[in-house]
Amino acid sequence: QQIPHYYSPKEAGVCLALAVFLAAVERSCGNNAYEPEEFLKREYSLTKPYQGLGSSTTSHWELMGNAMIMPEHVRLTPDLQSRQGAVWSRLPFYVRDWEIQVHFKIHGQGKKNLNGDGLALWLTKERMQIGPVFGNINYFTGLGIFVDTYPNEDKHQEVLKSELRSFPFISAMVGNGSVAYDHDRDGRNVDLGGCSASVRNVDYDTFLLIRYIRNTLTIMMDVEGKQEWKDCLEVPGVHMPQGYFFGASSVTGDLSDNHDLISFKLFELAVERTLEELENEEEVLIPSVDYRDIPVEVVDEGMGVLSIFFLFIFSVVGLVLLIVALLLIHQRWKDRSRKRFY
Ligand SMILES: [Ca+2]
Repeated sequence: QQIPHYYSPKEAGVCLALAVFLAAVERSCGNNAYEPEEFLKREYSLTKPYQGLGSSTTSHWELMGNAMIMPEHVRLTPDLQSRQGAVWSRLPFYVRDWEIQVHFKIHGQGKKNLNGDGLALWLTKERMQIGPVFGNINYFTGLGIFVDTYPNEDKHQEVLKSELRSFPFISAMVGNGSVAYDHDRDGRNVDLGGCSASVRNVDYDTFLLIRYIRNTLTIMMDVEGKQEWKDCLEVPGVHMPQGYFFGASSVTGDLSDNHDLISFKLFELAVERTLEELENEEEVLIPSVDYRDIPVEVVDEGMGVLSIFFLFIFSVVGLVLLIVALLLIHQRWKDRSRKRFY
C-alpha cells in the first residue's frame, strides 16, 4: 500500500517558488526571444538614494545650478520661474550598444500650456555648461532627447495643420557642434521627429526608454500607467562617437514646473557582431545621421558678426601686448648699453 505523501509547508513553499521561477524563465524566453541580454552599469546609473551624486571627486555624477537631491528624486528645477538645473555623469561613456530607462515626473501648478519648459537627456561631448537648450548649451555635439512641455512655435507662428504637434512632445536631435537647436521652433528645423506624450501632472509613473543598437536609435515610452512600452521614434543610421557624457537638464522661464528625475538606469546590451562587421567598423569622430546631412552653414548666421568682433578684440589686445613687450625689450637693451659705458 502506498502511503499518500503530503507536502510540508516548507516543501510546498519551495515548489511554489520553483514554479514561479520557471514561469518567469519561460515568459522571459518566450517574449524576449530577440531581445539582447542586458547588464545594468551602476557607474552610469543614478538611483535612490543618489549616493553617487555630489561634489566629491569619487562621485560618478555631478549636480549643477538649482538641481537638488531629495529623498525620492533629484529635482532638476522647482516649480518656480527662471530656474535651471542639471546632473552630469563624470565618466566618459564607452559602451557600444546600450539602453537607458529613465523614470521622471513633471508636475506643477500651471494649467495646460501655462507651464514649461520641459527636460532633456544628453549624451554629448560637452558637459556641465549652462545655455538656452533646456538649460544646456546650444550647438552641442552629440545626442539630445527632449521632453518639451511648452509649444513655442505654435504660439509665435502660423503652423500648417499637418505639422501641428500636441504638447508635451518628445523629440530627438543629433548635433555636430555647428547646428543650432531653435528654441522658438521647438527644434523642429533639425530634429529627427518624435511623438506626443501626456506626461504632465499624471498620477502614475512615467518612463522613457532610449535604445541604441547597431546604430539604430529607438525611443519608447511608458506614460499611460499600463506598464508597457509604446513606440515613439526609430531612426537608423545614427553614428555616435565614444567617450561622451550623459546628462539630464531642465529649465524654467516665465512658466515653470517641477522637473524630477527619479532614476536613470544604463544597461549595456550584449549584441553579437560577426568578424566582418567588426573589421568594417570605422571609428566615429563626429556625430551624424545617415538620412540627413546635418546643415553646417547654420553656424555662419548669427556667429559671423560675433566671431569678427572677438577676432578684432583679440587682435587689438595682441597688438598692444606686442608693442609693450617690444618697448620693454628696447628699454632693457638701452639700460644695458648705457651700463657698458660706465
Ligand atoms: Ca518648447
